[in-house]
Order: sequence, then structure tokens, then C-alpha cells
Amino acid sequence: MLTVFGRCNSSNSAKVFWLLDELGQDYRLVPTGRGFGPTDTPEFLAMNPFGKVPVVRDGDTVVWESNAVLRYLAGRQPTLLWPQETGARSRVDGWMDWASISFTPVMTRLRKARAAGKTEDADLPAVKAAVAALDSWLADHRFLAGDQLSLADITAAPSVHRWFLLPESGAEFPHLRAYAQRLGTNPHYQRHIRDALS
Ligand SMILES: N[C@@H](CCC(=O)N[C@@H](CS)C(=O)NCC(=O)O)C(=O)O
Repeated sequence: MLTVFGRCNSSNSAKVFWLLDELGQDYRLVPTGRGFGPTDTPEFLAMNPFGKVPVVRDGDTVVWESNAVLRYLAGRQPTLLWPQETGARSRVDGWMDWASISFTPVMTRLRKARAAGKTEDADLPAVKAAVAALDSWLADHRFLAGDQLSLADITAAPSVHRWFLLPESGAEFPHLRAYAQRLGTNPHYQRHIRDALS
């Protein structure tokens, strides 16, 4: 049985829970992370030396870093969420890396600054630039890596969701809004992403 160490309110864990549901994969959840269970025990640090969730254990194999976990899980069985053909797969991988390296950090910092009541918006220009690029891409694409849902969308979804929680999301960026609404019709997104805000 696959074991997942994570917490339901963590966006990086939520990505993994969403994929597991898409794949119809059973798992045992060990609630772990801030407010749920310790990550500083020798046992946990032996799995992930950085003491972060999510972590997945599959027999003797331990995987950490949420995108690595997504790829590991999608690689265990054929799925269009992470296509086998290398060109198609690289498009998914590119969006995953962009979302995690260029979009999520600035979006997370902006959200935290707002939550702390800070008025200075150092990350807003970078967030807006990312959102504008997403919007123009999504004018011609139903999902990030093509016509159907993929690991790219699962990776970007928490930050897209967080953008629309900000007051300045307004009426701008209609293609991104339509995409967010498209994601919002997915029951696994509804179950895992909407409330995973920390
Ligand atoms: N880049 C890592 C980030 C992992 C991360 O920062 N996880 C957060 C939850 S989203 C965490 O473990 N926070 C500490 C805790 O919950 O104890 C990934 O994608 O897995």
C-alpha cells in the first residue's frame, strides 16, 4: 500500500492528493506537517532531510518534492496526465517547472505579505507578468500543455486559485479566469485544491 505523508491544507500535498484521485490510486495517509504531525523526527528526516511534506513511500522507495512525487506516481501506470511521448512529456514538464520555479514563489510571497497586512507589493509586478502570460497562452489552449488536463495543470492550480483570491484579480485576464473555472468543475480539484491555502 502506498503511504502519503502530508496535510490536507498544504498546497503541495493537495497536488499529490488530486493526482492520486485522478489515477484512482488507493493510499494510506499519515497526517504530517504543521498542525498535523511532526516532521522533525529522525524517522521523518531519514525520508526527507528537509522535513517537508509531501512525501510518498512505496515499498522501499521514498519520494519527496511534490513535482517529483507527481512524476513518480504518474510514471507507475500509463496516463495521459504525463504522456509517454518525449515531446508531449517535455511540454508538461516545462509548465511544471515554470509553475514551481517562476510562478508559485512570487505568488506565495505576495499572498503571505497581504496576509501579514503589508502594503508594499514587491512581488505584484512579477505575479502580474506571470498571470498575463498565462492569460494569453490560455486564449488558444484549453489546458496548459494542450487539450486535456495534465500534471502541468495540477502543479499550477494552487497558484492560479490564489491569484483569484486577490482583490486585483478583477475582470482582467478573462482566459485565465475561464481556465480557473474549467479546473473548478473537476471534483478532485474541488476536494483538494480550494482549501489548501497554506
Ligand atoms: N518544494 C517543496 C516544498 C515543500 C513544502 O514547503 N511543504 C510545506 C507544505 S506546502 C511544508 O512542509 N511546510 C512545513 C510543515 O507543514 O510542517 C515541494 O514541492 O514539495
